[in-house]
Amino acid sequence: MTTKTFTMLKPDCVEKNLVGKVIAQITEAGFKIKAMKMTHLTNESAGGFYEIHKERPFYNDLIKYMTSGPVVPIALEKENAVEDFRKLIGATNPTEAEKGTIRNLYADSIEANIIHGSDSDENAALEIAHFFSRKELLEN
Ligand code: 3AN
Repeated sequence: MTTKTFTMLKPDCVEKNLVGKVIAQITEAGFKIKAMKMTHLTNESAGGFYEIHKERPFYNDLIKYMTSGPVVPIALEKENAVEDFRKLIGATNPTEAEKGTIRNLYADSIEANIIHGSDSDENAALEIAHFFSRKELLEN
């Protein structure tokens, strides 16, 4: 049975011109792209997406960073998608990310860490709905 996860290539990924390489690593790992776009987050959209981190000390900097340039939100499908995707991207802090993971290869810091990955099936569904309409998802 396939399940869904959500990823977003962050502003540092776009700025470093790594979009193609990172998407290739994702699809080579067996994930299928269900919906994708390039967009520039507003404060409102980034704030809604990171609502759960509102009380964290890094929240304001996180919003500032996530709105600093274009991002690429992507809905993905694979067996065991959420867990396998977290393995593929590595730990939040790139210094702790396992060798060969996307964050180990490309991320500079815990904030500018290249890529987001959903942490549960429930959050994956909410995050996909935050960025894509039903119609956009059904077309693929
Ligand atoms: P992940 O993206 O690995 O699930 P979360 O959900 O704990 O990590 O954090 C969301 C985002 O907030 C991270 N991707 C990172 O950009 C930022 N972040 C997390 N922890 C810190 C921190 N201690 N300092 C600065 N930014 C952080």
